[in-house]
Amino acid sequence: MNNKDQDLIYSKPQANVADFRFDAQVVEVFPDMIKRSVPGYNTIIDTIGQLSKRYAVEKTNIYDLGCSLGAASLAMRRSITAQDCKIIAIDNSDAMVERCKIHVNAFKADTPCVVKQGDILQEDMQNASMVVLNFTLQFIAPQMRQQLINKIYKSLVPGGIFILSEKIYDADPTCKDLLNDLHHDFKRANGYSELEIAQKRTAIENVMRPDHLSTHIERLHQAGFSHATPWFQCFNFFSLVAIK
Ligand code: GEK
Repeated sequence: MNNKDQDLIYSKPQANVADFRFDAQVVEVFPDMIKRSVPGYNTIIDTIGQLSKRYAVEKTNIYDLGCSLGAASLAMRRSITAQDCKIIAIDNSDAMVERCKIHVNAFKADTPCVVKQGDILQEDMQNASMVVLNFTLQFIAPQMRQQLINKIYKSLVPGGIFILSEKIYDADPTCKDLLNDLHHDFKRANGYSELEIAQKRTAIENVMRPDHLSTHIERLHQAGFSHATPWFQCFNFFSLVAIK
């Protein structure tokens, strides 16, 4: 890897660690950051692609909400076989959207992918056979989460699929500490120092607010989903599918 692609953002001591932002500096190193920080990220992206082959329906929309650099959109675009689908990838970070457009335009495919700058709480969504919220809900204000999940449910056609991936925390303090420690070991094994781990934790704690797994499941049921199951968990990171 090129040194410039490597996440070194928190490698030097910072007098005041500012709240984490998805800005140009993060965009530069984002693929490295997410792979070294989120256990199972590649498996989740590959599985989103696999699910799109099965669930994308002709003449429907596929939404990638909080798309970052478009990894999920690209995986789906490679796998979708249904005709006349459209992928709509949305992110509210200008820096992410600009880079995402470059990534998406670098590949030719039958399924069009529109990359939009916008707040997923404000964007209209309709006629969806698939909605992906891959590690984005944790950055949405907790009081707005139910409203967003309700909107996703309403946008789906019957049989449509929703994929939700998140960091979670365990209600039992002993289990919570164990999962946190295992995650920190994972980051150490991927080359992050104690300083990087500690400074990143400070930067992210006001910005990213994870829920319990049970809160996610309750929210999905409240929105109207009758089928929902986690399909992946590694330490305190999980992904689930819900079907309308
Ligand atoms: C991936 N899904 O690689 N509206 C739109 N975008 C938002 C909002 C909002 N209100 N809030 C945050 N974001 C990606 C990874 S990263 C997860 C998702 C992470 C965006 C934010 O700008 C960022 O790009 C993304 O959500 C979260 O599969 O870095 O841990």
